[in-house]
Amino acid sequence: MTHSYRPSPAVAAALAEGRPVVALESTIITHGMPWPDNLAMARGVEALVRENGAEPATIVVMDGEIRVGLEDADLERLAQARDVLKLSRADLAYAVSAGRTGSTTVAATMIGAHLAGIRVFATGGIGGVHREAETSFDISADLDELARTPVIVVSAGAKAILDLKKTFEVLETKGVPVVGYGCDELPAFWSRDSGIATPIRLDDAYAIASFQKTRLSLGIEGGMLIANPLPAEHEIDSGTIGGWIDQALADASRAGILGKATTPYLLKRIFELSDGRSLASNIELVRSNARLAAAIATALAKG
Ligand code: PSU
Ligand code: MN
Repeated sequence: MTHSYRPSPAVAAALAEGRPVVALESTIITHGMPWPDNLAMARGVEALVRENGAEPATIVVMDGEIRVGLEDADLERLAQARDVLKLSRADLAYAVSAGRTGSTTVAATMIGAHLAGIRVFATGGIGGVHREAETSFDISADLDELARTPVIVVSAGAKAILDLKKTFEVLETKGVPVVGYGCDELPAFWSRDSGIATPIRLDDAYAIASFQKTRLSLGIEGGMLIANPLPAEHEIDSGTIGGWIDQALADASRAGILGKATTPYLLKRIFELSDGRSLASNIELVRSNARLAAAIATALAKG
């Protein structure tokens, strides 16, 4: 049988047996973190998903093939690769048809996960409405994908480099539920608080699984965003991170950074300005999201 994607043997077996599977993205590896921390993060997160009873499925396009689940050697090759495309809905199929290698953003990872029948996905933070989007029109395709593809995305909210208020407004307009996991205020990626009230609060993985099943049974399409605050001991207070974000945004504007390059540039600049603290928090929040995603996948698999 030919597939539009290639599952690894471990992922294919887990899916065939109805065992819990958690999708993981690859843009965070190629464009979100520096070598070699990116590889250590990716390996660590895969191990954590397994320890929590689920099969990890890192999604990427390699030489024109959508891969769902990677062997360790491929993970290492990806983490070291240069000139990797950053793929979203607009260019996922281009990379396949042209035989290119590209990492998948939240939007493209959701498409790959859904193709393979994976219902939950762990990332760091989604893309969203950039500050001053009223002039740049820069709004991540992640938001539209959440509105149309039925995958639960576990995040620490949207990245705080964005306009968070506008981002959550757009999600509400598009009918995407934003669920605060055990919090009354939505997290802001590197910090636990954003000043924005949680629209829907749920405190356990079973309630989240049941909510998504109910949406599907009512014919309401699309995914949902779970906003999971990072553990308090790893957060950077919003004043401190806010200063580095403002500086990075000013530098980006001076350097004329635009479009797809914006988010990777800002993450790298904040890493430099914070002397690596932003990366340490970023890794911890992804780990926390992977743990929760494994619990949700387990709840979904139980019926
Ligand atoms: N989470 C992280 N680091 C990242 C990303 C998420 O901790 O680099 C990536 C995701 O792939 C997300 C992308 O889809 O950043 C957003 O890119 P853009 O703003 O260009 O849509
Ligand atoms: Mn953009």
